[in-house]
Formats: sequence, structure tokens, C-alpha cells
Amino acid sequence: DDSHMEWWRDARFGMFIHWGLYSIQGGDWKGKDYGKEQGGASAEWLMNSAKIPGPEYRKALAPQFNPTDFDAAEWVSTAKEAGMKYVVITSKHHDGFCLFDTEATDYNVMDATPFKRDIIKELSEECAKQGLKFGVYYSQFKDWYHRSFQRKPGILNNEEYLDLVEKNLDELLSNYGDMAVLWFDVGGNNVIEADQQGARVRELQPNAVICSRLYSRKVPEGKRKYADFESLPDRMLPTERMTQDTETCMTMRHNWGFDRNDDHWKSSKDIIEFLALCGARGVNLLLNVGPNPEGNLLPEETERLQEVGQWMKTNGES
Ligand code: JFZ
Repeated sequence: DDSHMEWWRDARFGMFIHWGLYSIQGGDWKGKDYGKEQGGASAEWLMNSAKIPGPEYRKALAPQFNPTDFDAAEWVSTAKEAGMKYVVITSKHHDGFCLFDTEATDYNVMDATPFKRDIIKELSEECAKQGLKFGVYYSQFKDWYHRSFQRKPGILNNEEYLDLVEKNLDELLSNYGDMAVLWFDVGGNNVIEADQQGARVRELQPNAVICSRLYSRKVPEGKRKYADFESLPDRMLPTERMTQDTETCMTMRHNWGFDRNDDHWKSSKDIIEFLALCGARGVNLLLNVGPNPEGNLLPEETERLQEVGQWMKTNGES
């Protein structure tokens, strides 16, 4: 039964949001630019790129995370006006920082930052209010913060990490109303672990749509039991119209997370053409924004989203 896929198939177009502690740095660390601009990894990879130990990263950034301009209503209405039907935000990226209230770790927005507002709660409630589907990106395999502790002798304990993921998932699946999408990313090769996580999603949110990145790409498609849709690499499109459920994602410039030096903006025309092509190939598009540390979408982003919205009004299906 794939009735839970119906809304997703109709939706076609969603907003991806990369936002977290890394946004504060905008790709820089101690005067050096680690963003994709310089041929490195994307700005949200800072902790890894600059080899910052977990405790140092937390100590430097968590006390500074205070995005008082954050207004869920504004973000959601901007997505809605653009013709987007769903929103997916990084509830936890590879740096391990949780943008939601969790009992599993104090490395989260409520306990470790002066902001003390549950971002996932505010956005999920706003999406429900404005009639958009809401989902979370959750980095289930890569967690540099947790793993940095594991490297210390005596604490090498994978069970402990799996326990964190299980608790986080239970919270995300229980405390935020309908979770429409579980956007797992960069999965490992352990199918049993992934299947357990997928099964838990099914159990607590039977209608949630699960991203194929729950599994590593090395796991054959036939073994990805809980993958509802295939997530293609960034900006990739098949040459023929897809019959299986497929999504591609694209960011508006080079980086996913906020980057101070990245001026490689795709034009509105580029974005609209790509969106039209996605529609023609039967592929959903998750278009990414990387809000700034104050909590604002960038003017370049809102401008593009408005122009996409204009196009959607005349050419999109509603
Ligand atoms: C991952 C993340 O590492 C990255 O930070 C960002 O969140 C992006 C959306 O997802 O990066 C990937 C994951 C998979 C592929 C490429 C980049 N892939 O399958 O080619």
C-alpha cells in the first residue's frame, strides 16, 4: 500500500533548509575560508573541514546561537508563495547539533544556546497552520560530535550512538504532530540498523515518507526496504521520465549552509528551468536555502523564491 505517497507525488516541489551552528561561521574558521568556494566541502561541513574537536566547536558556537530574527511564519509563507508544498529542515546535521528539544543530549538548542526556542516545534506548527507538509533531515550515520568522543579510549561504544539516534527519532516522531518526511542522509552499510530505524518511523508515523539515503548507496535498491523515494545526488536528473518515486535536491548557490563568500547564485531563470525539467521527468525538487545566523532568509533567496512563485502561478498545478 503506497497511499502515504500520494501527497508527495502531487507536491513536486519543496523547501530544503540547512541551518545550524555552522551557519554562524558562514564557512570561515580562524580567518580561513573552508566553504565550497575554495574547492572544499560545503559550509555546513566546517567542523570536519577545519578539524575542530567537538567540545571546541560547541564551546565556540553554541553560546552564540541566538537567531532572534527567526520567524517560522515568514519562512513558511515564503515557501508557500513560491508554490512549495513541503518543508524539510536539518533537525541534526553531521555536526550533531539538535535544533529540537531532546532528552538524549544537552547538545541542543534548548540546553546549549541562549536562544532556547524549539525550532522544529515552531516550524512544524507553522506548516500545519499554513497547510504545508513538514519533515526533517536527520543525519543518522555521520555525527562528528558524538564520534569525536568515541575516539577517546574507553568510550568507544557504538551502542551509545545508536541509542542517541533511537531516542532522537522517537522524539521527532512523537512530539511534532505529523512528520511528513524523514530525510535521512549519507547512510552506512549496516542494513539491519537502517531497517530498525525505518521500522520505527513506520510504527510511529505510518504516513511519513522515507528518503533512500537511510541506506548507503552501496546497498542494492532491492534491500532498501523502507526507502519510499530515491534521492538523486545534487542536481542530478534522469534522461527519461521516472516511474518510480524520485527526488532531486539543489541549492541556490554552491553551499547548502550559509556561506559568507559564496556568490555563485543560480539565477531565477536557471531555477525555473530546472524546476520545469524536474516536472517533465516526474521528479520532485527540494530547493535549498541557507538562512543566516540571525534567522533570516537571505534577500537573494527570497527574491528568487518570489520569481519562482510568479512562474508557478501561471505554469504550476495547484
Ligand atoms: C549530503 C551532506 O553531506 C551535505 O552536507 C548536504 O546536507 C547534502 C544535501 O547531503 O551530501 C551529499 C550526499 C549525497 C551525495 C552528494 C552529497 N550523493 O549521493 O551524490
